[in-house]
Formats: sequence, structure tokens, C-alpha cells
Amino acid sequence: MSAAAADLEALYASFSNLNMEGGWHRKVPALWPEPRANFVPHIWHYADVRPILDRAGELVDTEFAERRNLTMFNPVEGNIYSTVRTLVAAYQMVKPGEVARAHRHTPNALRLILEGRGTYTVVNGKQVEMRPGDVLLTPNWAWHSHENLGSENCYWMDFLDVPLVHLLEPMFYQPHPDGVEPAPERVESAPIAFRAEDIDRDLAAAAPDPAQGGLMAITLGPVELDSIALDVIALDPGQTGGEVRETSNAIYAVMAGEGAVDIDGQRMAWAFGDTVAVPAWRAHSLSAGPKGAKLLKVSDRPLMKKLGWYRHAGAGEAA
Ligand code: 1HN
Repeated sequence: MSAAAADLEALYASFSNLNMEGGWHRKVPALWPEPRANFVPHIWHYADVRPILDRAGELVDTEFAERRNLTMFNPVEGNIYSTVRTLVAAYQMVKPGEVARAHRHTPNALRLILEGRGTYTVVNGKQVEMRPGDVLLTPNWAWHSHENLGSENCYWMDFLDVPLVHLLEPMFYQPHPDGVEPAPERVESAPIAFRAEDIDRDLAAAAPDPAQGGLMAITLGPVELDSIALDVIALDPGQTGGEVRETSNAIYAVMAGEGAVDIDGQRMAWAFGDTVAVPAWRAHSLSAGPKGAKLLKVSDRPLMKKLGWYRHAGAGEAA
């Protein structure tokens, strides 16, 4: 070893037990030219999930489970929870007569109802029926419980920013002291409830959205979650959207119809109730089968925008 090399070794040794590293001496880089392909595109099929939910309904009691849900984790090394970096998606089923007790937490949540009438969610004391095709928000720290007062199983999807809260640390969680909120007020409409028929009406009047590959799309609002944007995208029969590539992390949920997503040279076919993880900066385009399709896109775009990190490339035209 040269004298200079020996001096350097001595320098590294002098701070190696101080929990410090020289920025010029890192084993893994801290910066890179553009978003890396960390999380991977992945699809979960509702046809696979539904019988599992039914079986869980026989074996797992909601008295015992705070929530009888199945979370979808991205199949990337070391991950056992997140669907994409900032978001987690889950499927949940509540049987007639069952109650998912009230609780509140700092993570923001929303639900997309797939099947079943007669189940009510109570959000901050307001009781709203959850109907197929509805999207219902549960913002940061809002009390929420779910109760099936009908005669059909109710199936839905949950989306939460729990992985973001894990990263940033502001996790708070409380079960409601009374189990459920006492004397909720039943309402037909609420600012946190986007009804299927209202979504369809707004979509029918929508214009092509360049940010969604030129497909017809609406953004749900004006009441919004701080960290999560909700876009509903409609495809005509046989339509193909232009390529979309953006820094936001997204999860698509199929509200109606069938089709496919082409992503990084891979094609994934989807149908009603399926979930597709589209991590940041993955070029992708959607296409519909012969009956058209409708998708909910759940993304962390508001965060990216607030922080000045939202970028998108190749706002393609729909064909
Ligand atoms: C949660 O609170 C619900 O309240 C659903 O229905 C899914 C997944 C992870 C963490 C909390 C709910 C959840 C969840």
C-alpha cells in the first residue's frame, strides 16, 4: 500500500465507528439521473381474490379481525406490504349482519365498491350506503366503520397512503371507545361520497385528458384527500390510450369492462375488479376490449405536485 493509500485507509478508519461515510466513498449511489425501476408493474385478478374473500368470511370473524381485508404487496424484494411505494390497496368483504368497528388513523383512505347493496359506512357520524361503483373517502383522522345491514355480501377495494405514513412516521391510530359511533345520521349524499351515477354523468361530459393519454377522464372532487388523486378514466370500445409516463405512483382498479395495459413491453389483461400496480415512471398505455372500460386511477400525484416533483412525458393521443 502506498503511503497515500495508507493515509486514506486511516482516514476512513477514523470515522467508521462514528456512523459516518464519505460522500465520495459510498457503496451505493445517493443520486441518479432519473427515477429507477424499483417497484414493479403487477396485476391482481378479482376472479382469484373473490373465492379467497368468501373463504376468509367463513374462517375469520370480524369480531376477531379489526378488518378482514387482503392487502396486495408489490412482488419486489424486501417488500411485504406496499402495493406501490406510497400506497397500499386491499380487498375487503363484509357479510350480512357484520360490523367492522369504528377507528381512525392518520393515513388517508378511500373505497371503491364492487358488489353488494345494503352495507353502510359511517364516516364522522354520517352513515352512507355503499353501492357498487361508488367511491367513498375516509380522510386523515376521520372515524370510520362499516356495517352490513342488508342480505348480500359486500365486496370492495380499499386504498390507503399507509406506506407514505410509514416512511414519514406520523402514524396515529385509535379504536373508537364505543366500538361504533353512537347514533349516526343517515344521509343520501355527502361530500366524501362519489356516486356511480354522478361519476358516469360527469364522464359523459368529459373531454379527452392529455395527462391520461388522451382518454376521457375526470378527477373526483372538489373534496379531496391531501395525498391521493382520484381519476376515473373511460375507454370507448376498442380504444387505445396514448403512452403515459409520470413520476407519480399509481394503482388502477377496473370499475367496468375488460382490456389490457401495455407497460414496459409487457401486456397485462384486466377485467372487472382487477388491480394493477403502475409504479413511478413506467411508460404505459391502456386499451379496452369490445365493450369499453372504466377505471379508477389512485395516485400520489398531489404529493408530487406539492413538492414540485410531478413530471410527465409523452402525453400521447388516444387512438
Ligand atoms: C383500514 O383501516 C381499512 O378501515 C381497510 O376499512 C383497509 C388496510 C390497511 C390499513 C388499514 C378500513 C386497511 C385499513
